[in-house]
Amino acid sequence: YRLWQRYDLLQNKPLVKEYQKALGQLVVQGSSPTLSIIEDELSTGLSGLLGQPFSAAENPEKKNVLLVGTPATSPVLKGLGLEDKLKAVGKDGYLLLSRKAGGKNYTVVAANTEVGALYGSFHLLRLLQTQQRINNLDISSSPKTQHRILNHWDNLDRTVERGYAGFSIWDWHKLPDYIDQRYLDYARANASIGINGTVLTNVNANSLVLSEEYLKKVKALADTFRPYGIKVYLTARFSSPIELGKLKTADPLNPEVKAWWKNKVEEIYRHIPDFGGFLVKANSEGQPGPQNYNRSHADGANMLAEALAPKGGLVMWRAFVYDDKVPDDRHKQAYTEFKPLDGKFLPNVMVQVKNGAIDFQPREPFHPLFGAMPKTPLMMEFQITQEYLGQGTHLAYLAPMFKETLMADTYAKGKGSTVAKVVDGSLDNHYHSGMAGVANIGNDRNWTSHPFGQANWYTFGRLAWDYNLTSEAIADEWIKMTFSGSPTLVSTVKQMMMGSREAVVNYMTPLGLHHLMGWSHHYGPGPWIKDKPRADWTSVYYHRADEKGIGFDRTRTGSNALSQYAPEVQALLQNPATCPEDVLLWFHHLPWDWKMKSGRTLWDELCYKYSEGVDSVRAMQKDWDSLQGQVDKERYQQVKQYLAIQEKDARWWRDACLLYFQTFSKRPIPQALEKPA
Ligand code: GCW
Repeated sequence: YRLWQRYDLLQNKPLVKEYQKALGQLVVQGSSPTLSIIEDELSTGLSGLLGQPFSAAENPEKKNVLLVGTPATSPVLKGLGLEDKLKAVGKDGYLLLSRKAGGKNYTVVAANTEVGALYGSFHLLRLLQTQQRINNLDISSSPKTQHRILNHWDNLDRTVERGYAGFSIWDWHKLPDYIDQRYLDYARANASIGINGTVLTNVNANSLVLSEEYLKKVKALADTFRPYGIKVYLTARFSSPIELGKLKTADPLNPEVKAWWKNKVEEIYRHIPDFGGFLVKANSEGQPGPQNYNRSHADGANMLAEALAPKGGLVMWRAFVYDDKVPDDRHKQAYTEFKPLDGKFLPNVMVQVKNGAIDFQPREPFHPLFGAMPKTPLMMEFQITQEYLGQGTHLAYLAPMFKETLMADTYAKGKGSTVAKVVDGSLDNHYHSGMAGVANIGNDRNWTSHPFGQANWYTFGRLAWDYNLTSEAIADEWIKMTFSGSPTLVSTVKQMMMGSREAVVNYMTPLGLHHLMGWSHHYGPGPWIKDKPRADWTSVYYHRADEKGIGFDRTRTGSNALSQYAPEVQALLQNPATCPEDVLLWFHHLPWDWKMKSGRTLWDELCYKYSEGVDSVRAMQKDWDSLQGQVDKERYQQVKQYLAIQEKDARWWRDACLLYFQTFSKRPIPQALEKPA
């Protein structure tokens, strides 16, 4: 339950002495809800980690002082003359500095805003939790993206779409009167990694959440989260004017519809003066939207944006759209619909794009919209919940996957135009920038079902703050904070984490295969799925295996989805000889005896990859077993049991996929490999 915020006594005695001495006395001047949170967090954290009481004082009395705050609330801090340095870190950024002044030694956590000081306080705690030196601090940090938002796919009945960790943490029935301690712990955890927004409800939205009754409940949550710097957003069902307002239409150009939304927005802001705005899924998977009235996504988004603009609210309009009207390739639909709308959105609209064009697969090439809409701020949508990666029981550390997309080069403005630079707004000079992560948390005691699911929540926040952090560095921090700093434990767990996502890719969908998961639930294998109402709801649509070969031809001889990428990207991917093998079958249909870089045939390589996936899980099991006694019993046992499930599932995937594909390839499994059961 305590996540990475365990403040147990540090075992390194000399270091503890050093910290005790350097931090001397905690001074937080001024008073406000956020400053109290800072005081509480630091005094609890420091007392726990250092094993001696650390209560906050108003004025520095000791020689060594930990001074936290902003120049506006702390005269002592103002006196340190940090104006220029502070200017450079902006609204959410902070400084951690060692300073001498007036005969005292200060460790300073300074920011322009109180929330910035809260972020800085968490950074300081992290330094201690990960046992870094704090003697000569000179750190300045500010976020790369402005809106760092969790998307909860939580329904009002507390079920969670694609949620694998229990029910929704929002207890609507008891709101607004009862504020569960979990809400506060949720806010602390998010603030500790810089998350500053939360969309409370599912994108498959229920308009009821916009009713007066529910807005009171939402207000209670917003009030709880505000001092932690977290804004509340809601999903807006496009047909709400009909369902709630009893209008005949939800046509975005209809004056009554516009007036309804304007009034609704006024009402929301009466309850929640800093309401963040709306997230909208429209005209996708049966959701209503502007196209029901022959209007465009821009018409729909702008209508809401107009209502929100006077209040400073945002519209996050999702680009995850597909339907059976696209004859040849679902991969192309979002680009086809959205690219022509570039430049047509109002300034407070962001288009929220999934990392890949299909759907949160274990590996996807980056979405072709990144780099293709320079006039529109594009928000990244990652899925933290492991819908297609083993859900609540498989260990898959997602930092390498998130990084892979962020660091991919769109070539939109020549070499170095990474997806990250599109998303942080720097490539095209956008004011708004953001990253959304579909949350993996529920009311399970440990929040995420798999104890390692916590790492993915942590990672999302850390990368939204700074995508230049390496996956190793994030894992390192998380392990030390969550388990312990023991060098063997850290290196063993890190090794498990670093290989885990690739293991999943290998036992589920290696070499660029995708969407072979079981119908609708998306958990186990189902490469044989066909005969569904729509071709793109089958698996055979994606792998296209036949007696000649396997893979989806997305080059000119096929769907030509490749044409949606910049010429440099096309040049690399269109030739199967230069196309990276990890996305080979995403873009090419190749013969079973196609020669791979390893020298093996494509069929043999496929067999090897599936086997490698299983072997990697077994290696993780060995690694984990070696840690018995170094991890508390409860987590040790849970992970051990989950790894056993994962090993069983990995075999299931390998055997099911290979036996199925073998009916086309008609080739044997290579001698050296374990045979399917
Ligand atoms: O990944 C798919 C999921 C749906 C989800 C949809 C979306 C919220 O299977 O459950 O619906 O994407 O992102 O809108």
